[in-house]
Amino acid sequence: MKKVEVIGMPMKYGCPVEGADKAYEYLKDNLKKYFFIKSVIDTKYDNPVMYEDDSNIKFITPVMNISKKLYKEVYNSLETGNIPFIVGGDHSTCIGSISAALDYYKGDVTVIYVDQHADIHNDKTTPSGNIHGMPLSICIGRCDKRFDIGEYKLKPENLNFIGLSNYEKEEIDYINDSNIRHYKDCEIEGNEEKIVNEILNNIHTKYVHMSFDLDSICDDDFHAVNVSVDNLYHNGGMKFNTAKKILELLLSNFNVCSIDMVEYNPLLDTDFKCREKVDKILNIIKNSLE
Ligand SMILES: [Mn+2]
Repeated sequence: MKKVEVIGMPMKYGCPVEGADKAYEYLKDNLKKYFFIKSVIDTKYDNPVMYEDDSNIKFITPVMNISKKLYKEVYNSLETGNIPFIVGGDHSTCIGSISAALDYYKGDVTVIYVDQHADIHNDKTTPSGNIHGMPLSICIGRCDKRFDIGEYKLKPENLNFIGLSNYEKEEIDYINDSNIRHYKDCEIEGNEEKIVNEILNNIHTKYVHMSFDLDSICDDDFHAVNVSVDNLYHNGGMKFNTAKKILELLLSNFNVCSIDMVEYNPLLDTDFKCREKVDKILNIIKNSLE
């Protein structure tokens, strides 16, 4: 039986908001209740430079160097026959984890990306220059060579979005042009089984990496995230119960080889209500995979 093991990734260079790098530390006791802790990536960086050239990309060297450290840890965990569970950090965390899974399984990996954001800008289209909005393009290989990591690239046909509500035109155009399967946040409730079956029926790979951004849950149910989505029309995101249901179905129906959980910001969780909900998610991961 495979064992889930935690790799802490206190990553902050992909997003300008203070807090997500402290998630592992705040969740440590909860994580230890359920899982073996393999390691924590050393993300300290002396004199990080924000802009290294005339582009708007921020902290590229720290992000890519730290991602390569995580890549090695995730690869090692897969080699030892375990399921690495990476606790971020901002969503640039998944650059290292997805690349490692792709290389270890020689490209035979589907990514299920549960997030309100598309995170699929490339180095030319990013309006903010924050790399946590670009990790999928880096894994697909649609950024320039400064972002090279790993050998195998993610094929767009092996990417699925669940919970999308917030993206720029360049992102949704790429998703539509590449026929990337995506389900919007408002489409999930009541359709959880149908969605999971549709993805199952269209899967081309043996293994699945699941990347779970806590901002896929609506603000009313989970507000302690780096970048919450609140637009003019609706309070975006799934209800907590919907998120739990979809996670349970994903984890028990797919051959999950690795997982990330990212963007929890404990500095905004002043009453610890969100931490209690994370604990429930950890319980689901434990019960579904072990
Ligand atoms: Mn997000």
